[in-house]
Amino acid sequence: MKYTIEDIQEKLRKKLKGSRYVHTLGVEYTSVCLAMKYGENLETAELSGLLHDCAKELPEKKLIQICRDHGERISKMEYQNPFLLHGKAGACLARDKFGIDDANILNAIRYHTTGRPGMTLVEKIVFVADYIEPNRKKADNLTELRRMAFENLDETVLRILEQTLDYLIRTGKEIDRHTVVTRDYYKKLLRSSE
Ligand code: DGI
Ligand code: FE
Ligand code: FE
Repeated sequence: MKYTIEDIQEKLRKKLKGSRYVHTLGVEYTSVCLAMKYGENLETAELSGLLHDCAKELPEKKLIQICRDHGERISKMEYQNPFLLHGKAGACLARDKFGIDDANILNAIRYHTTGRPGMTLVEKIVFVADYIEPNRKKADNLTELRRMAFENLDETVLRILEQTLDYLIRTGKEIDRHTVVTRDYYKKLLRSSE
């Protein structure tokens, strides 16, 4: 059964709390805008943005259970910070409950929190859209990042990773090695292209 974008919006509107749903729509249309700029398929970007946080509000036990049931490896870090699994679990739900079978969309959902080295275009689009969408108020340089996102996507990915790591260090949070590995990859990539 293939659901339309409207069907999926309706399901998510019922499932998520108001502010999360508003964020979800923000990531959906920001992903579409970035897709227009960078030449990604618009529907691929829209579905990825729309579904990226579909597992975000599940209890930690449920996130672990979904990943286990799908034979996903769960690291020690993920057991200690199960919210890090909402991308992986979200990709599982997108397939099971929302009928998504496009691996590109599933990976954009899966890797949206830490990123990964060598992200595809739609993976980078969702990663960036998640941070810059209009309802986000977290970082104080969002005006600059929003402009930058439409000028150089890779640079923006790197800046977001650097700011996220700064924030995690400042607030004494545990750092997942994937976040560091991804930052190192984009740092090297951008340096070597100078
Ligand atoms: O689900 P959202 O809030 O929309 O966004 P997200 O999935 O990007 O999650 C954002 C949070 O994830 C943000 O507070 C930073 C956190 N995060 C990213 N990388 C790491 C991390 N948290 C920990 N503890 N370790 C990481 O490596
Ligand atoms: Fe998320
Ligand atoms: Fe999000």
